[in-house]
Amino acid sequence: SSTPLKVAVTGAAGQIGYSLLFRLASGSLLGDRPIELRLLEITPALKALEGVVMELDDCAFPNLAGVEIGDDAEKIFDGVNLALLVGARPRGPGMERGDLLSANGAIFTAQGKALNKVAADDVRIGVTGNPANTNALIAMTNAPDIPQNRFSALTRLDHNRAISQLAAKTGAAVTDIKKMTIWGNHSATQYPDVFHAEIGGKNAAEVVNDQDWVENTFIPTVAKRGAAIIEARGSSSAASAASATVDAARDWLHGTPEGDWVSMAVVSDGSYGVPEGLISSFPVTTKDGDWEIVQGLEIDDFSRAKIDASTAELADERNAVTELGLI
Ligand code: NAX
Repeated sequence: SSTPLKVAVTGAAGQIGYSLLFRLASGSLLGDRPIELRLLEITPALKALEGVVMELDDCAFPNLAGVEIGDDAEKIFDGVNLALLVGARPRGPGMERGDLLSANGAIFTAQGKALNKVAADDVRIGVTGNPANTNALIAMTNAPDIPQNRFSALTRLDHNRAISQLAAKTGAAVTDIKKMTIWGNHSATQYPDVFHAEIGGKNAAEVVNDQDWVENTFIPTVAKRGAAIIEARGSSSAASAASATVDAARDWLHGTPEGDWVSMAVVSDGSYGVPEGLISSFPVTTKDGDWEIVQGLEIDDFSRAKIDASTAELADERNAVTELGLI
């Protein structure tokens, strides 16, 4: 189709935005199909955002059909087909968890309501801003007219990190690794699962054959990678988060390849004992803009305990935002 896809990005003047916008505009999401960018920021960041738009102009991207910026969600989200909610309030000094949840609650209730009012009928909404799963839950709950399966939170960065760690351990190419799964919350409790993954068609856990590495190196390395990046780089992951945001949106819109799946945090229907209504990461396949949770995987005691721990944390977050009146 040559009609531009209208894609909103929030927090567009931030670190992730600085990488994401150029990936979107250069065709990583849509190839040759034109894209129109709708960029939302808070008022004090609009000037910086104008500078980023100057740079977008200077790239002379052939398929960038237009860029609009602003601080009014209802204007920016008007008619959007895809909304990438990246902007969020980071934890400041002395901020308690409740403060963080209320600050983000204010953002995601307002954005959920605005999307509900003005987004296109076919809108898909991907949440990158943290706490991503619970922010997605807040937006979803505040957008009652948008089907719940149009919301997802980003665990694709964790998924990609897990593939990369497994490739490094085994000497396999990243393209040989299939069926990786991140379960649960995008947080340190997440569970990257090698037991259902495959390397060159063989079971990954059997290829690795090192339970100690899985438990004491692989899982913590993936789960704490964000902190390791901050430690090394002095700021949080940005280019990799942007790349994962593009990967997730592209696969959602265009489908997963035969014989593989991806990790997406989506609303639970109770599959695998994950409490209904939580936005939790699952193995999913996608087709024509819709996702389906992969069914029938056998979950052993080790995996069960890990999934339960992460979904218990999500249930706690849901309780906290319910008490704050955000959902
Ligand atoms: P930055 O602080 O660089 O940028 C965030 C931007 O959001 C700022 O420009 C800010 O003005 C804007 N913003 C704040 N409130 C807004 C609102 N109501 N409407 C529109 N814009 C608003 O953060 P950055 O490094 O870009 O990270 C963005 C978010 O992604 C953070 O919440 C971060 O924790 C989260 N991440 C999520 C990841 C994931 O895998 N799900 C990984 C990377 C990243 O940590």
